[in-house]
Amino acid sequence: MKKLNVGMIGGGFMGKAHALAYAGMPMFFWPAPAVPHRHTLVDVTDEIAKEAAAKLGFDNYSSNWREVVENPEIDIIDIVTPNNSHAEIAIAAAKAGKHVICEKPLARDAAETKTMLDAVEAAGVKHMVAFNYRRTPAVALAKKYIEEGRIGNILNFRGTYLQDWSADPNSPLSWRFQKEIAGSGALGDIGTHVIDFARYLVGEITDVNAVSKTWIPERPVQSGGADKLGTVKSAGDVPKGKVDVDDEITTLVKFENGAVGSIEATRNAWGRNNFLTFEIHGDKGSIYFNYERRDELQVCFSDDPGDAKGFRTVYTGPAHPYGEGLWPIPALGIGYGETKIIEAYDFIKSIVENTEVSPNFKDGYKIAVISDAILESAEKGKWVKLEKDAV
Ligand code: SOE
Repeated sequence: MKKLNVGMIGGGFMGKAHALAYAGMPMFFWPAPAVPHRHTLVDVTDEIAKEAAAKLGFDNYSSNWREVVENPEIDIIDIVTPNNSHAEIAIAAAKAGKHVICEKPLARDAAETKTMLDAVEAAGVKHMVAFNYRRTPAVALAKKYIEEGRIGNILNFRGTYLQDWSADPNSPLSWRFQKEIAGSGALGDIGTHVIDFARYLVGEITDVNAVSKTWIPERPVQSGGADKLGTVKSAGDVPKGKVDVDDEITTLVKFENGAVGSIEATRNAWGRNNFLTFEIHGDKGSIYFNYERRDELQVCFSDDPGDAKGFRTVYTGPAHPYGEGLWPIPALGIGYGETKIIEAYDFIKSIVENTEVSPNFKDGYKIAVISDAILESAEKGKWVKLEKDAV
């Protein structure tokens, strides 16, 4: 069986998710299109890389990503580093002829993202941006129902991504709160997942009208670079630094096909954890999804019998998208790991079969253009129309 060697740049939280996906993919999707081999892991120092490689099952480690990108044994470069390093690594990887998968958002703004898109297109390599949530079977099922016309013409999309890991002012100033590194705040970090849902399920966005807030303007300066996502707090009188990104964005959206809707993203919503939701109304029915209950898709069809009309729950399983590879009984449990396994499967299949995979860097670029428009709209306090060819 064909083997593809992976060089992964970054060994933190996302590195763990991607390593798990490479290990698990052939167990779920057999025969695998190719077996991903965890070849080399890169982190900031040899010591950190060595430990991460041991933990995540990589044969080799390095603190020099350029060497790994140039290594002729490597087929795929997987980028799971903070946003400000994505472009440089992806462009070098593309130039070296490697296929590239990169965590979201692709880069800090649309202009930077475009340089990555141009590089992978010029090199003719496969590329993917890791908006994994659209690979949750219930989300793919929603897409199938929409394509089959089960809810008719779409009228409204209402999407949220609400978390609370940074609602505490003592959560440190990690890179996610610094524009120079992250590009934007809740918008790029989690709002982009909702934008991906909106484009995947409804279509292209043409206009946005947004508000943005930074609720906690300064946070304790963090010692060390690792991002602990609010689990480690600073107490007492510690030095503080400025937050220069959004904590929350809310935007109205208009779609090319006439639908309207809204998108909300915040990491300051006490009580919400991974509250990634959408409710879509069509002229023949409605669909509701909440990632916190990710085995379930709530549906209501207008031709349901009058005495049984109302939302009902479909539990995803073998009859649904990706069901052939996952667990044999509905509701046994889809997790974050499974969404990443499916993502790895689709990416590796696209490499082996030489087909285009989505979401790719083109999608990542379109999402970056929409994100920039949302920030511009929030700043100017008015609707912003997207340039037609940009999305
Ligand atoms: C933090 O908000 C975060 O880790 C995001 O960066 C991820 O994209 C999301 O899947 C989980 O939350």
